[in-house]
Amino acid sequence: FVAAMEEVEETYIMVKPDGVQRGLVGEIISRFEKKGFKLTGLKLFQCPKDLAEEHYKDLKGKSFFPKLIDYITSGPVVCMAWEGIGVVASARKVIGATNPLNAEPGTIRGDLAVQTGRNVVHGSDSPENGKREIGKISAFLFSFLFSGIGYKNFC
Ligand code: FUP
Repeated sequence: FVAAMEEVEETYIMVKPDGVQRGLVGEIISRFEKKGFKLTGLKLFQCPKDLAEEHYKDLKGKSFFPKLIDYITSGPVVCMAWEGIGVVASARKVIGATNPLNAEPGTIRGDLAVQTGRNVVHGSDSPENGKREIGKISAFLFSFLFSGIGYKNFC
């Protein structure tokens, strides 16, 4: 009985500025599409500093925090909501380890990145954080652009 594993979840995936600049948006979307997950929202936008700080609030005390915020706000990101059974944990497997040098070949970071501070993509680490991150970005985009990141998030 694996009911707990079969929950339909939503996760927040973000192509970071280096991924956008390097032209990896299509490659990254393609990996999640081929896996079988459903894209339910997408927007290209420049993340303001306060939203970046909110997004990474759990890392606020870390020495790398200021650099992380500079990096995330350095250029446009592609923010996405993806839906599917077990999508949160599975997307993190598709993404690979935080340090790309430790990420397995076949993962996005294992195949496409070298540095932790340039690891091309973000994926939520829990269903709760998935909801929180999509909610925060959608609320920001709605207030700013009068639309969320997808049909599910339209008010
Ligand atoms: P992940 O969930 O794999 O994105 O990793 P974390 O949430 O632990 O870290 C978020 C981001 O902080 C990473 F993508 C890159 C940055 N980071 C560093 O720059 N240095 C570190 O030692 C750890 C994380």
